[in-house]
Amino acid sequence: MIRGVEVRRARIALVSPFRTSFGTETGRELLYLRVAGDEGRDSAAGGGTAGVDAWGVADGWGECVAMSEPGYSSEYVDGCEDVLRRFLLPLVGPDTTAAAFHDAARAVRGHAMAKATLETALLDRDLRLAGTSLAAHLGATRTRVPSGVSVGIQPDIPTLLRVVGAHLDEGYVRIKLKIEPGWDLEPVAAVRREYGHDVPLQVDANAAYTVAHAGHLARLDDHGLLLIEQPLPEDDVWGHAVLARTVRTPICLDESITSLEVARGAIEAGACAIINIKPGRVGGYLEARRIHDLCVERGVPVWCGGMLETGVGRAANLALAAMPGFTLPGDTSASARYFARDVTEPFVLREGGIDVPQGPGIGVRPIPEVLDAITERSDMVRVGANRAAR
Ligand code: OSB
Ligand code: MG
Repeated sequence: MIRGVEVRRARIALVSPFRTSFGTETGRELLYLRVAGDEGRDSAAGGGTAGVDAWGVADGWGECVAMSEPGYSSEYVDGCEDVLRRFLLPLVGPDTTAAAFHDAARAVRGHAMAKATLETALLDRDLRLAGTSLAAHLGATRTRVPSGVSVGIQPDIPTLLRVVGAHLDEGYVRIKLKIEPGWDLEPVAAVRREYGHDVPLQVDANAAYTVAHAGHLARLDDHGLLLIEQPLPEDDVWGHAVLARTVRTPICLDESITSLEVARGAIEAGACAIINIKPGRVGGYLEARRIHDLCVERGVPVWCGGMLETGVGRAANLALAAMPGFTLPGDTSASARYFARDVTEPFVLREGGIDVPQGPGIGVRPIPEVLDAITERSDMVRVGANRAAR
C-alpha cells in the first residue's frame, strides 16, 4: 500500500551555464517525488539515509522537469509543487496505479510537467512491484541509445568551436546548437567550416523567431542540417506549416507538442516532419508512448529531448529513447555534461551512446548521501490526508 508521497526540493549546480533564447541556467532547482509503499518493509519506519538500499523496494521516484521560471513553457517548479500539493497528490490513494492516476488527472487541465512527475513516480513503483523495467514496459528494442548533445549560445565563435570540438572528442554522435536572432547563420557556418559536413548537426530556436523570418531561416538550408527545432512560438502550429513550405530543412516541434492530439494536428497540418518527445512536456511516459506510436504509424521520426535532468529523470528518458521509433539521436547526454556529481550513479558515454537501465522500474535510485547533501527541504504528504480539504 502507498503510505505517502515525499516531496523533496533540492538544488544542483550545472558544470557550465546553459544559455538559450529564453534565458541562462546556472543550476537546476529540483523537485523530486517519492511514492512510499510499505510492501516488503519490516517496520513502518521506512526510508533511512544510509546505503543505496535505504529506499524501500516499493518506493517509486519521479523528477519534475520544470525550470525555475516559466521561460521554456508556462510551467515553473514552484507552480508544479503547488498544483501537486493542492490538486494532484489528493488523487492518490493507497492502491493508486500510474494508469489510474493518469485517468483521474484528466480532471485537472494542463500542468503536464506536474502530472508527469507524479505519474512517473507511481509507474516506477508499479513496475518495481511487478519486477519489470520501464524499458521493457514501453517496448524498448535497444540496450544502448546513441547520444547527442545540446550546446548553448556561446559568448563568441572561438568559444563555440572549442565547446563543439570537446563534445566531438568525447564521442557525441550529434551536435545541436541553440540559436536566436543574431546567433544563427554564423555559428552554423563556423561549425561546418571547422568540423565539416559529415557531423550530424541541428539547431534549436526555442521559439525565438516569427514567420517573418522565413527567408532568413531558409538560408540555413545550405548547411545540411538534420532539422530546425521549434523556430516559432508554441501556439503557432499554423505558422510552422507556412514556414515548412519556405524552408527545405525539416521542421521539428518541441514546445508545441503538448499532447497526442496536438501531435496529430501538427502532422496533419504539415507543421513538422520530425517530433521531439519530452515526457514531462506531454504529461508523462504513457502519453509519450502514444505519441511515439502515432509517429511510427505516420512515418514521422522522433527523438528524445532533455530538460537538464539529473539521473532520476535521465534513466526514464533512456528507456523511452530505446523504443524503435526513436530513430534520431536524442539530447540524452552523459551526467558529466551537466553535473559534477549526479544524484544517481552517473550515466557515462560509451561508443557514442548510453546504456539503458535494465533493473525494475526506472532502474536507478538516488544515492541517499548525495541527495541529502543538495536537499533544501522535504516532507511526507500522507495519502488521503488532503482529501477533506477539497
Ligand atoms: O529546448 O530542448 C530544449 C534544455 C532545457 C530546456 C529546453 C531544452 C533544453 C535543451 C537541453 O536543449 C536538453 C538536455 O541536454 O537535457
Ligand atoms: Mg527544444
